[in-house]
Formats: sequence, structure tokens, C-alpha cells
Amino acid sequence: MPRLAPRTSHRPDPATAPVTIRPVPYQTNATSESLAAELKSARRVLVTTHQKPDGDAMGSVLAVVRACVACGVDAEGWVVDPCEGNLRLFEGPSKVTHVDPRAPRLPEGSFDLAVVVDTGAWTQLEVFAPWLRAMSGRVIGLDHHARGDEVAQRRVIEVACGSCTALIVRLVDAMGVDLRAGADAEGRYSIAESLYMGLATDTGWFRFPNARAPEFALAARLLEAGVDKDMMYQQFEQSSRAERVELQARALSSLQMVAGGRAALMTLRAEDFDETGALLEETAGIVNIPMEIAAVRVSSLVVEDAAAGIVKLSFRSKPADANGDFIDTNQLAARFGGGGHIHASGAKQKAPLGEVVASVRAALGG
Ligand SMILES: [Mn+2]
Repeated sequence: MPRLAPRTSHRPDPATAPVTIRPVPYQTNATSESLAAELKSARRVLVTTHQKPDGDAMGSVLAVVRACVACGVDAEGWVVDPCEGNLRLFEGPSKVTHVDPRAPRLPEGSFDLAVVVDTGAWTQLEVFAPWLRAMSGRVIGLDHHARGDEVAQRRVIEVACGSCTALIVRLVDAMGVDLRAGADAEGRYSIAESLYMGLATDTGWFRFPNARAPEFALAARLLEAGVDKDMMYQQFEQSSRAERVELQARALSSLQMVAGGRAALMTLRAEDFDETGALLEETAGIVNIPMEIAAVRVSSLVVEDAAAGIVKLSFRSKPADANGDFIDTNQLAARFGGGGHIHASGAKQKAPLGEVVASVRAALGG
């Protein structure tokens, strides 16, 4: 089986060595029903997710908050920014507190239950970690990632779910809440809308390999519950600033083909952000562009975050080809201390841009 990233041909340098495998198995140890019962008997619930929430993370937070509120449980979201794109437009009347990671603070007030969604990794929950550790015994989790820690004592993990919201719909059903709950007079801000936000964005608007029959079935259910898919597509995919498109042009002009054209590598330097006026969060989705090329099996984007003094890596891969071969981007990212999914992952490096680019090229088999 041809491999783009053979494990033996490249010795990772110590700075980029993969993290050690954790002793605690990250797997389901509760049911949607038992978590639903805990939520319904709680008085005040806090819902959080990974730092720099994306559509699935925010959609998951909003769905759990709205389901609780529909059951008469006081619930609010606490998230650590930056918050991607136009996500805040979907909060509506739901209570969400945004914490700036440059001025970190812990949740205030007393909560009898915390819910962690779309992650279970301490590395993605750094700011709230002390608070979550103090809540130990009263933290529940719902996630669809393959790796995580003992953040939530009771959790449902389903790697096969195309989005975390595709898992959360089972919780909402177990709570006995209608998916239209939360909607205003125009039908906005329902549980269904927040579930669709995660489902559509995490599946690349139903194009990625993780969009399977259950995801389409859920989409149909959500549309029947009143979701305005055209409005949502415009809000997420057709409302960029011109600066973002200029940044895309920079990324494309940096494109290098690796491993005989089967891997794509793009780089965005600090100057590319300065000169275009684009923001770091405006890199979202750029890594997918080279996947248009027929021969490309895996695409990577290396982004210099000068302010944070780090370099960020993103990997995407195509589904299995006719021979059943595919690149496992979760394994690829693990070589750089990161992780994610089989076909979408990321990592961070604290090293000069040139060195990181060389390591990525080597890992891709170039
Ligand atoms: Mn997700």
C-alpha cells in the first residue's frame, strides 16, 4: 500500500515528536439518556468547548444551552475566543460569554454541572482547565474526536459522527425537546439551526467523506424543523472580506507539489497577513483548495502566527481511492504533537517557519 508519509523514512526531531499515548482510553462510558437525565435534574449548567470555536463547536454549545433552557434549566455557554467567522450572528438570545485568551478569566458564578462539547483534550481547554478540574465529578462530555483526556467523567464519544452536533441531536431527543425549540418569530435561533450549523460546517456542506447517510438524514430532519439552509450557506460561505480572498491568492502562489504531486503544501508568512490586511482566523478553509487537483491525496497549510510566536499546521486528505488507500491526517498531525480526524487535523509548532515547512515536506514524503 503506497504511503505518502512512511513512518520509517522520516525521523521526527525531538521538538516535533508525537505526544505519548495517554493511559486513559478515550471512549464512551455513559449514554445519551443518562446525560440527558443529569442535565434535566441540574439547576445551573455551563457549556463549553475548545478554544477558538468553529461552527461545530459553537453549534454544539448553542444546541445544549437551548435544549436545557427548553427544559427549564438555567444554562449558558462560556467560550474562549477567537471565534471564527460569523458564528456570533447565530447566538441570538442564547447567553454566551466570550473570553479573550489574552485576558483569560474563569467562569463566574456557581454551576452544578459542566458540559464539554466537541473536544475532550486539556490542550484545547487550557484557559478553563483549572475551573474544569475543580468541577471534577460534575463534568459531562460529548465529542466525536478520536483522542482526548479524562476531562469529563461521564461522556459519549462517537468518532463516526460527521459533526459533534450529529451526536448532540441524540441528547436533545433523549431530553424530549422539540428541535424547533428556541426559535423566534422568524424561525431563527432554534436548536435545529445550531445543530445544522455544526453539521454543515464540519462536513464541508455535505461534501467531505464524513457526510454519510446518517448526516444527510439528520440534515433532512433539520430542514423539516425549519432551518433556512440558503441563509446559512450565505452567512458562512459567501460573506468573506476581500482581504481573505487576497490571502487565498497568497496561499495559492506559495503552492508546492510534494511526493510526485500527490501532496500539496502551502505556506502563509507573517508578511502575507500584514500586506493583505487579512486576519489569522481568515485562513479557515484555505487548506482545502488544492484538493481540487486530481492527483492530490493530501493537502497541508503552514501558517506563521507571529503574534503568538508559533506556526500552525493544517492537514486535509481525500477519502480512500479505488485501491482503498488514503492518508490518515490524524497520524500525520500526531507527528507534530497535534491531532484531529482521519481526513482533517492540525498541530502547532514552536519553531522557525522555514524549519517547520521542511519538516512538513519531509512528513509528506517530499
Ligand atoms: Mn467538530
